[in-house]
Amino acid sequence: MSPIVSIIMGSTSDLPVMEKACQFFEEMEIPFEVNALSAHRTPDAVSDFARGAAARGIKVIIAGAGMAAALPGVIAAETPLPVIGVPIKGSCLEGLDATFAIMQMPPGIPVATVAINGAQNAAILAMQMLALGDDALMQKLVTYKAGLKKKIVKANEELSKLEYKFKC
Ligand code: RP5
Repeated sequence: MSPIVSIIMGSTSDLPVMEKACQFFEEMEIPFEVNALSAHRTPDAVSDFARGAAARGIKVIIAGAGMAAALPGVIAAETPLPVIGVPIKGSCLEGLDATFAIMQMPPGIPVATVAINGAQNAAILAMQMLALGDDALMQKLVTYKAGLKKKIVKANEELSKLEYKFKC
């Protein structure tokens, strides 16, 4: 089995957040790899990874980083693959630092940026990209989305049982 998605994080301190992406791919049975690389601490390794990812069969890259989060943008600079950035909340700036660093890319080098700590949404977005060329994955996404709707239907059933004097 070869990975089609690569999950990269700037440090293993990002793992508690980035694990949400791993768990989603596991649930959806999508082969993935997960590694730590740092734009600041291991710049050469980041470059090697980004340049070689497409040739290894990777289709989408998810990169999570905190603080001065250069990782997703630096990867995007050296690959034609789509890169999804996950800003990690880790410093005294509460993740805004990473959000701006990841989101404010110059024209020509986009990084699709999800919410602070939004690793699960990054995985879903990656699956949506993969599903464009894979009917079976698209069907799994349809089922997944239907499951989300059921959750809210159930929530409303529970809310309807709440009793208050002035609840109409
Ligand atoms: C970033 O610096 C990493 O992505 C991490 O969010 C943050 C802190 O890294 P550690 O000092 O915990 O390794 O590059």
